Amino acid sequence: MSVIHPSSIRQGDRRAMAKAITLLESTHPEKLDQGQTLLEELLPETGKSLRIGITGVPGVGKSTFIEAFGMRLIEAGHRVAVIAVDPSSPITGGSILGDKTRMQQLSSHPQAFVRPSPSSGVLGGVARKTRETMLLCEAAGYDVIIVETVGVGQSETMVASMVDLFLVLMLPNAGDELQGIKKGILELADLIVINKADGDQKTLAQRAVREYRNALHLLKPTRASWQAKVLQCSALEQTGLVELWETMQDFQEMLKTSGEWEEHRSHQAVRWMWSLIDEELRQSFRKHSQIQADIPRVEKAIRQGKQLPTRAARSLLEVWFSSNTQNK
Ligand SMILES: Nc1nc2c(ncn2[C@@H]2O[C@H](COP(=O)(O)OP(=O)(O)OP(=O)(O)O)[C@@H](O)[C@H]2O)c(=O)[nH]1
Ligand SMILES: [Mg+2]
Repeated sequence: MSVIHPSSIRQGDRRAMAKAITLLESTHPEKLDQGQTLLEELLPETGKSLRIGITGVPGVGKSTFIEAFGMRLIEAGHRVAVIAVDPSSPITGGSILGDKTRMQQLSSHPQAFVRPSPSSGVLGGVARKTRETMLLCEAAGYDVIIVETVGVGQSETMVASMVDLFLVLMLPNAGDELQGIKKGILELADLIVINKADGDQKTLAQRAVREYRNALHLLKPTRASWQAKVLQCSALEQTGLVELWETMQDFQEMLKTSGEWEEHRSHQAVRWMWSLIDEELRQSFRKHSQIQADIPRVEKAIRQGKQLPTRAARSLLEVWFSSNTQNK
């Protein structure tokens, strides 16, 4: 039995949710275990939301967009959870403080739950906590989960690996190198949305839509039953948001009909398990006392060209394998 009663999460009790997230983020093995037990009990209630990943360069309007879009969804009867992921911010809430002022209505709305990035800087750790927070939000009845990330390092790939739909917000000045239009990002995108399509940037935005559409033709589709789409909106003037939501619903329907939805989710779950195993094994390997003692010497020998990496890896792994056989 967990310390936090599962029913308090099911009822969406915010204090219980905050406490549960603290457990999931804890480095204390016993607390972590309590968090896992709680999650296990809640598992039947998870998985029913639409999980949306959102990325875009700083200043593209992510916070403004999520505030406007989230409020629209709430008006339409949904409950919205926003989880921020920023592996570059070392402390909890660094950027979300600014964000809370940008997402003022949403963060204080009873039908919304806004959660800053977990504090642990390790990408693998952040991924686990984000995923588990997402499950908790689902059990609490949030039916749209938005996972927001800044375009830093591997965080986009990580977020894409845990959501159903990946949205990339772009500025109207298409082709601008500053947007970091890495091919990789376009390959992850199910939807590209040109924000700030307002005022004198309207024409620019329309041109950007055309250019991105052309660029996407050159890429292979993200899914068998979905070709990435390009839309425009203004988070500030709140235009284009209804069309966007309709497109998201089309996406959901098409993937559900084709069976790709379930397939994608189960694939993600299996990959998640393997990434946890990989991470644990690596940590355990590095903590092994003899290996730890050997590493500096081995690395030095490799750097000096005195040992082949292949052979060095083999010798360290042999230490590991033989101590594991002894433990059996
Ligand atoms: N004209 C116009 N300005 C916008 C729009 N959306 C956001 N902005 C402005 O763009 C600036 C940046 O918006 P944010 O929402 O803070 O952008 P962000 O992507 O969250 O930025 P970071 O949190 O720094 O990554 C603010 O001054 C917003 O008012 C829009 O649709 N049109
Ligand atoms: Mg922001």
